[in-house]
Amino acid sequence: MNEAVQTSSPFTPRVFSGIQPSGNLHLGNYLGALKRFVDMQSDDMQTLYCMVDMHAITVWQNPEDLRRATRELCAGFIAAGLDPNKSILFNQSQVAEHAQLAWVFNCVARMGWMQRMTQWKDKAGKNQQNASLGLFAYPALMAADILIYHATHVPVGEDQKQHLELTRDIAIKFNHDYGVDHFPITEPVIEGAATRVMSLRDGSKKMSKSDPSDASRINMTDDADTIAKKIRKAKTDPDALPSEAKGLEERPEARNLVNIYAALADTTVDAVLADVGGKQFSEFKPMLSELAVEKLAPISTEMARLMQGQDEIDRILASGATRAREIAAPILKKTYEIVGMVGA
Ligand code: AQP
Repeated sequence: MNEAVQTSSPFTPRVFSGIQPSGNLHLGNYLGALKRFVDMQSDDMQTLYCMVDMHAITVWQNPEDLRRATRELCAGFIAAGLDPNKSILFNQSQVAEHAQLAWVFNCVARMGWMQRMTQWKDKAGKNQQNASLGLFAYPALMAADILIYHATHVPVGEDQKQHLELTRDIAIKFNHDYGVDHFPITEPVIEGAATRVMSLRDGSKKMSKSDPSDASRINMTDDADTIAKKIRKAKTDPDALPSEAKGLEERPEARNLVNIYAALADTTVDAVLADVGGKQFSEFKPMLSELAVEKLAPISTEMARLMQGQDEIDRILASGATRAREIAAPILKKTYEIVGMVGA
């Protein structure tokens, strides 16, 4: 079993995570989440990975684009190394239990908890009155995504840490209010050299799907020339690379590129700097481009190939949803019984 999943909890180890099919799947999603999903796939533990389309519609999505992005994300999961026979791959809206449990959690979570979420504040911005109710309640649906499977471990990027703490708070409050030990207290798994990949144009902002500048991110569908061009144009500083990680402390853009290199090479920042310390960016950037193309080009080629067979992708999602429902339905039934719903 994966080392990150050693647990003393009475719940059977089970991994769940999701990504929104909101287009522009990028290197941050890959290094912070998708690559970790693949690392955690194992023969002796259930892993469920979800295209969270219901989260995606908390902000406007063109229906045709959403359908395409959901299939493209599924293709990305498979191309990155997830095996639909080992992991359960499905889209959230095909398993109604997510929304059903989310309603129960809407009644457990407190308004104040939601108002403190930095993602809500960032995404709603100054115009909170005009943001969707779904965007506000997003973390309760995310808690339901995880707890409907009694998942014990959730691989995510650094930006999701606060939502996972809220998931734990919801599980603790539910268990306490009803005097049960029904939901596990989930562990976030935030590991690797690139848990927070930053924008290529601004080292203080995370790489994000919704950044209006395409040059700020490497998309998983970018070809080799585009990847090389974006890395060549990435913001840096004029100094040579240091030989130790502490030399990157005040240099966010330099740190970001070294973190990306280390994560792609499956090594540590110290090991990278031992090799490249003293080099100028004019020498380091081509090394990074070569590595990025070597790792990402096979994934984008495979994604494009898989997208030719839309029926096959739909079949994988439907079969994943059936398997997911087999786990979710009895947990929802038990939850309804605990809450006092007649007929559960
Ligand atoms: N920059 C990042 N570095 C590391 N991990 C990241 N993740 C996202 N951005 C980075 C991780 O990817 C997973 C899926 O994210 P998501 O699509 O569900 O939502 P998000 O975090 O809102 O992604 P974006 O790209 O930032 O989208 P927008 O622009 O819509 O806000 C999560 O595990 C996340 O941690």
